[in-house]
Amino acid sequence: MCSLKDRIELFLGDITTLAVDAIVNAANESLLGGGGVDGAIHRAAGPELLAECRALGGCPTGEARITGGYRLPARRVIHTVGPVYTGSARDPELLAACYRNSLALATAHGLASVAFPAISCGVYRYPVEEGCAVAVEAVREHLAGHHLPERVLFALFSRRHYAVYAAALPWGPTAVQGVRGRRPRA
Ligand code: AR6
Repeated sequence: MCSLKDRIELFLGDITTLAVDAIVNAANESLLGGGGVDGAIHRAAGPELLAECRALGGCPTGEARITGGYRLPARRVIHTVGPVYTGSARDPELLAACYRNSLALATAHGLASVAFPAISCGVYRYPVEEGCAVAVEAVREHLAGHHLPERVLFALFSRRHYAVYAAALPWGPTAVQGVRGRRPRA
């Protein structure tokens, strides 16, 4: 098996353009769509995604659910609900649970490649440095104990967020290139 560092990649851009086995959605507890990456995923996947989400009946913060990817290049969507940042000790526990539960679903469904956005680091106001540390730790822990997913991509939508992740992965991970889609914000 590849070493841990070969299994984590960085991508700057729109997660909805990635042709991976699953992209992770930073959803809310209703699972009925919203703004940010959630809105982008629903727009790109089409109305069939919302119909499948309706049938799920919501998702508590920290848990995860899996659906089809419909019109996305990704085969599946893993929906997870990050915490709204409050500064309490519960925030990192819930955020880590999002990553752990999403990865557990990916493993259970035999998925080889999974892309994560910076869950909670937008509308939910989690400081990206702190959110990144939680994400990297949870992913490293999961990969150390499981063959699947083989690859985890962190998809960052701004250069600032990308720089924070690049600094947290000191070995200089592979930067995913050549994916079609809209240009990332500067
Ligand atoms: N690709 C990759 N990353 C993205 C994209 C994209 N297309 N669009 C935004 N981001 P947010 P949250 C980044 O607000 O903080 C929704 O309304 C964004 O720059 O999408 O978990 C839900 O329905 C940020 O770094 O999610 C919930 O109500 C990261 O994705 C609420 O927002 C997460 O930002 C969830 O808030």
